Amino acid sequence: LSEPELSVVAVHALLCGNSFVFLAFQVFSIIKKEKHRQTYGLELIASENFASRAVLEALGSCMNNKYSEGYPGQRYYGGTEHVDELERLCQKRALEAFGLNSEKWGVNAQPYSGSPANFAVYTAVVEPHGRIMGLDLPDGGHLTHGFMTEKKKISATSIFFESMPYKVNPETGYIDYDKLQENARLFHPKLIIAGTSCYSRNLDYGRLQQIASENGAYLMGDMAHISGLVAAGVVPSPFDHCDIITTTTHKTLRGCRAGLIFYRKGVRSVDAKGKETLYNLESLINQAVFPGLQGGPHNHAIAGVAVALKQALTPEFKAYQLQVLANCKALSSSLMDLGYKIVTGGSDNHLILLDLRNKGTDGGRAEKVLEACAVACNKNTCPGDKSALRPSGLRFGSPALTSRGMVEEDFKKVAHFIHRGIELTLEVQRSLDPKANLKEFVQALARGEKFQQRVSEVRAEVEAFAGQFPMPGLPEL
Ligand code: DSN
Repeated sequence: LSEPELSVVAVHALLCGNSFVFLAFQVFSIIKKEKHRQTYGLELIASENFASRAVLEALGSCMNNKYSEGYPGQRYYGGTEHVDELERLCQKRALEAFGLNSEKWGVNAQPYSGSPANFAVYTAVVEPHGRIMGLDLPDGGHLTHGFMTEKKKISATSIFFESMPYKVNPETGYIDYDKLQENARLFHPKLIIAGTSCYSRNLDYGRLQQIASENGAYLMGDMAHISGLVAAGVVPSPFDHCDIITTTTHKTLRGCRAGLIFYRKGVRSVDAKGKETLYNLESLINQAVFPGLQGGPHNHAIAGVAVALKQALTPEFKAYQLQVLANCKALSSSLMDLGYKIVTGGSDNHLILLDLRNKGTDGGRAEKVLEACAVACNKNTCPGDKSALRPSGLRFGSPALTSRGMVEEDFKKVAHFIHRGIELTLEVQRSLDPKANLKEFVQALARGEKFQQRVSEVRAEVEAFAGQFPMPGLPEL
């Protein structure tokens, strides 16, 4: 239905007193607007992707209706024979997708998403106020890896556990493993996290394992951003070195929003006398997820994840992930050719961090202009940033647009759209007092006729360009 037709349906529903139809219409029309935004915009947020129709259909299925607290074969509800079969299938596919032997690895498919998965692991293997080391948020780590500021503990990880973040070298942008090792020897963490939210380089899992092991710590990989790349075998695998691995399922993996926790089984270590110590992660992690932190699993999400994992086993999925890498490199080198600085000088994965300090602007202002031009990305701190309130960088990722079929040549055009947005940012800034804050900047952008004219021109070109590429998912929604 067209917009005017939809309005007629809504008015009719109201007149007939059918509030159910009216409420559905309101949501439907919001969904339609979001569909338009996704279709005619350039989605460059590194953690986002477009799920396939099959994934969305499984997610929108009757599996949503079923409660099944517990685990397959041991539930607190009747009528669970089909959800048992589904959860076991999802677990089997999760192990297959990452090439894991079920004698050595198990997986919990119930976490609602990545943050609850991480917290479940901490409560499973670290005692209250036990010590955790993760990459600092301003350096590319995730909130749940223990973020706190000098004044305040922000993440629950830093409130309920003791967090000592590690950092990147502010000059190179690469993780400072030597400093991490030095600090770990003093801090003696119970858990070290090998995971990132904004880091464009492969992690040195071998080095992280060595640091964890000399402190008797568990090494937990958080591969949320890269799990699709790992499944396709196009980046180094954290499974070779970690004891536990968490992931979301909706980023490069292209599933629906959910989480997975993989844990090792069998022998953890052998002492000098040949005595073996076994892992006991399976029961600790399962207990932590349910009944420790969660209630009934989201069976519709488990269905969507099971479908995504099957898709991850196909040759097309591997080709897609190789294209994600190639597109990210094309974006990175095109932006560098246009005079931009990329943190670490490039990327091994699906994302880059653009450092705007040499341009005289910052991520917050540029993000606002790009958003007005229908280019979605996010502001991000750069190594060495003094304040997280005015981050210097922009994070861009290639997964979502690659799912729409874009290749390297298209990403070169994307780089030019970004460049035009940043040029406009600088113009708006030049029209203002250098001390103008972000609110004043946004007002100047909205009020300036010539700025709005430029935004409309870029936006129209972006929409015409983006609209040529097919959108995966449900065409009718
Ligand atoms: N918020 C996600 C990201 O953007 O990296 C991670 O959870």
